[in-house]
This record gives sequence, structure tokens and C-alpha cells, in this order.
Amino acid sequence: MKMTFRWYGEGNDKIDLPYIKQIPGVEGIVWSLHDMPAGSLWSQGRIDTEKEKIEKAGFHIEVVESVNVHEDIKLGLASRDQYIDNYIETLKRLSKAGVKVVCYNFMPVFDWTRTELYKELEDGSNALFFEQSKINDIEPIELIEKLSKNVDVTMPGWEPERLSKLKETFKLYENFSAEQLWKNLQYFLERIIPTCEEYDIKMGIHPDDPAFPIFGLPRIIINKENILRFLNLVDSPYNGLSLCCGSLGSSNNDIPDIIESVHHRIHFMHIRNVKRFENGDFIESSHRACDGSVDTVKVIKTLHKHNYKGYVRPDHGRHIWGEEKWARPGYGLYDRALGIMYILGVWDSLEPAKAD
Ligand code: DNO
Repeated sequence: MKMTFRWYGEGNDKIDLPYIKQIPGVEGIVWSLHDMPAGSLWSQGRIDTEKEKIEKAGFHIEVVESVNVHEDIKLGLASRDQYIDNYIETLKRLSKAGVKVVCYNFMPVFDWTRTELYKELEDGSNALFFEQSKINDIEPIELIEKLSKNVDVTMPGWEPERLSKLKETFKLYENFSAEQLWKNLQYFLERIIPTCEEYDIKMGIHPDDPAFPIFGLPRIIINKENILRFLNLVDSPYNGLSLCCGSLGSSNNDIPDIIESVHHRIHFMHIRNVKRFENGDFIESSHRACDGSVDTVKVIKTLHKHNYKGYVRPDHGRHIWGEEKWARPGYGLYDRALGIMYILGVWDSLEPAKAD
């Protein structure tokens, strides 16, 4: 496996690349042009500047997370083709720059959703938290306003252009079924995958987070059955997965079992842990298997068993040692660095012993 670390870019992430360089084993930066609205065409100049910056710091740029999918594509509106054309051209440009894997999601309206960003844990750290009862009686915009009060960065899925149209977007999703979403996903894949094959760029869909419907919106990349259905929509190795243990772990999924079935189509792994409670709430925990509901050791063992050669990154975790004062919610430096050491520790223990 190839270890990577997600970085939000200069001026948009308080963690500096030289600090990331000090984490053992990190070879690549997972990046994006975070200011590009979904559906826009990325300029080759911007891509190349980012590439230069990251490579100069000693990392590869082979994984992009995310190239966001325009809402009209998810909704299947007539205007979708122009956005798909832009998507295809962006993929070609990324491939020319050396990108190998693109992570994206197909969640209506929102990206990942939580009800609290800094829930205190017993050990004095804090973490992202999802409280089922809170989601049931709050309007989406109210939730975002409440959460963004103490956050001075734009969070994925909460981009101003998305939020300004939230009401209209929700209207478009009225009476919109999961089957329609499947159909629109298939249309999108049938259009982009031939380019991916030609330009050798692998697509990895990210599961829905949380992995169940919220605010009455359908969510489809949520369990093994649906993941298998997804892979058959276009049966090409280029149509693959960014398998996120935390997202799938937010509901009762057997992730090692999913990996057993689909390891050959996983291009990117997000290895992290969440602790699920009986009432449907969940909280991000340390990466350690015994701290959460995901058996991260078994996840790593299963990948190792199948000689997984794809990309991996740690994810979320807690905010520790006071870093919530400056780090992006869910994207601190310390717990993700500890997560990497845990993942590599388990992985290395499975490798042949060092010769004396
Ligand atoms: C959450 C992330 C997601 C992910 C997107 C992929 O922390 O894993 O925001 O980047 O869903 O498009």
C-alpha cells in the first residue's frame, strides 16, 4: 500500500508540507483545487502550480480528492452534459499532470454531515459527532449555520455557491428517488469511464457519510449490496472505490467482508475508526481497533492478504493536544499522524521479518 496524507492547500490548511514530511511513510499528498466550484473546468496552469508545490516538498500528486460532481448531474437535469464535458476535460488535464486516482462522491446536496464538530471525549480530546435525534428536528441550513460559527474555513460540501442555493436545491430533490439517483450515476459513469480508460485515471467513489439517508435525501453508496451494484453499473477496473471505513462504519457494515469481495476494485482506502452507539449516534475515535466499532486491524490484515497496492490515508480522528484551536475540523495533524503509525505498525507486523 502507498501511504498518503490529505492537505487542503496553501492558505487553506494550517499544516505545512514540511511537517507532513516528518510523518514516517507518507509518499503522497492527497490534494484538490478546493476553490473550484463543482462542474467547473480546472485550468492546466492551476494544476501544474499545485503539482510543482507538492512535488518540491518531496511528495507525489497521484491522488486527487475530490473533483466534485455538479448537482445537475446527480439530479439528471438537461444541463448536466456541459458539466460532464468539463469533468472529462479536467480528468484529461489531471492525467497529463500525473494523477492516477480521483476520489469523488455522489451524495445529494451535502458531503459528510455531523451535528457537532468538537464533542468532548473522556480523555480531554474532542471529535466530530453525529447525534441522530438532532438531525431529525433541525433544518439543514440551521445546522450548517450553527456548526460554521466557530470555523473560519470552507468545509467540503459547504461551499458558498452550494449553500446560497440550498432551498432551491432541496426543492429539486422533492420526490426524487434512490432509483433516479442510480440512473443518473450510471449515465455519468458511462460518459466518463471511456476517458478514464484511455487516459489511465482511476475513479474511486467515496461512500455516503453517514451511510444512511438524511434530511429525506436518498443515499446509495452505503453497504455491500449497493457497492456491488455500483461496480456493475460500468464493469471496468477504472470504475472503482475510495473505501472509507469511517463512512461505512457509521452503520452496521462488515468492512473486512466488503474488502474481501471488492479488493480488486479499491483504488484508495480511508482507514479510520468511528464508535457507533445503539441509538444511531456515532463519534470519530482514534484509529485503534479497540477504540471504535471498526475492526481496523482486520481491515489492514485483509488488505495485506490481498497484496493491496493502492493508496491509503488516515482520516479524521480526534483533535488532540489543543489543535482544535487551529486545525480544520476532522483534519488535525496529530491524530492522523498517530493513525498512520498505527496502520503502518499493523502492516509491517505482517511483512516478512527483517533479516538480522
Ligand atoms: C470527509 C471526506 C469526504 C470526501 C468526499 C469525497 O472527511 O472523506 O469529504 O472527501 O466525500 O468526495
